Amino acid sequence: MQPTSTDLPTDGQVALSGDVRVPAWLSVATLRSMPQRETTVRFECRTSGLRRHYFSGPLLLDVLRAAEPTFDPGERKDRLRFLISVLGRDGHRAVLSWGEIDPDFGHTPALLAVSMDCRGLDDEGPHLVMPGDRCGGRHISQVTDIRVYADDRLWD
Ligand SMILES: Nc1nc2c(c(=O)[nH]1)N[C@H]1C(S)=C(S)[C@@H](COP(=O)(O)O)O[C@H]1N2
Ligand SMILES: [Mo]
Repeated sequence: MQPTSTDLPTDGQVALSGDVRVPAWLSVATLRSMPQRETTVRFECRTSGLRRHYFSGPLLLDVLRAAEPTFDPGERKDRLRFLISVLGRDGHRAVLSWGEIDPDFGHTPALLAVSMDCRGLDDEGPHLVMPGDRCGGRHISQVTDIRVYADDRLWD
């Protein structure tokens, strides 16, 4: 079923949609059943200063590949047209490019974390983690929605 903005997800679920062949609602339990990575990130927040957190969860890349974006997976350049918008429950969001997380390009090991500092995020929802970021803005908590889009509509 294609998630729409009128569907109300139950707590902790993420709607994954857009230009993908297999849109899905993903629970934290589902994300935990995928191959897991762990990472510690340090970053700077303008209001709370230096922060440090330990996260574990699947690679964002693996989660998004499972949804089968509508590019030709074997065509490197075709993948570079895709954007990823990640929304937190409070409305905070950030846009990534497919090229940032693609192993043939930026290869940033972004996670969709299911635990933070060894505490499960089942009730609040997963956390986007962008290793290497200097500031905290893209470590988005309580992710509720991820949309993967081809850039076509920008050029219509
Ligand atoms: N959903 C959501 N996540 C967010 C933000 C936000 O406003 N909403 N702010 C970001 C910013 S600016 C920072 S610095 C970090 C702070 O994370 P911490 O307080 O858990 O260390 O959260 C990030 N994640
Ligand atoms: Mo921040």
